[in-house]
Amino acid sequence: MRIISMMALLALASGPVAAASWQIGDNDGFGAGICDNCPHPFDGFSANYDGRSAAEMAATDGTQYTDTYSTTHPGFGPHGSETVATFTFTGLGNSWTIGHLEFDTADFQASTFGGVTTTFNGIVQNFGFNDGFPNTAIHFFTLTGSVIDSINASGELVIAIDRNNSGDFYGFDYLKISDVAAPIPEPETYAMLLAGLGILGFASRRRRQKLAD
Ligand SMILES: [Ca+2]
Ligand SMILES: [Ca+2]
Ligand SMILES: [Ca+2]
Repeated sequence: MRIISMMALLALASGPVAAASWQIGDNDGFGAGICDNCPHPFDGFSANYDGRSAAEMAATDGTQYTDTYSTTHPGFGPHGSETVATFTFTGLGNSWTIGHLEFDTADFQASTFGGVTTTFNGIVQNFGFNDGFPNTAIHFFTLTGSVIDSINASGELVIAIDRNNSGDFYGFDYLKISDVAAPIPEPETYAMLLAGLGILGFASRRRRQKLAD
């Protein structure tokens, strides 16, 4: 009881957390105005989609790999023979304690067409996303302790996405990192999940009832 009241007091005493974020690429729906978590019109059989502005094409921090389809995919995108997309966040400081990556992608299908090999400052990450075709998806990816340590040591986060073992068509709208925890899913998601479980429970009760009839 005493511990709970101490924690409540601490929560009241601490002010709002000052968050910072760094973004590569712009949040413009892949340069095509596609809404978040929506179907996209890119066709893997006639790829080479390029929705970049001239400034995005000329960028060197990884912005040049956004708003294209398919990313660093020789023969199916505008990046020539490149097979690794590298996104470099700089000027991050050295006092991170927690952090997350938010990124908007078009149809990652790791289990169908092979996974990409992804590293954060050289540390291998699990990027086995399966969003399906033709879907865009916003992902929130919590940074591990060793990645946080490497950011504090270098002031940078270099994300490398290597597609050499993947034939997947995919794209990026933007990538954003922040020095706060990843947001928890919307309450509506939980409500829908609970409603779904309720329906399932009802259906199985009905089934049992029918069997008993
Ligand atoms: Ca753009
Ligand atoms: Ca795909
Ligand atoms: Ca964009």
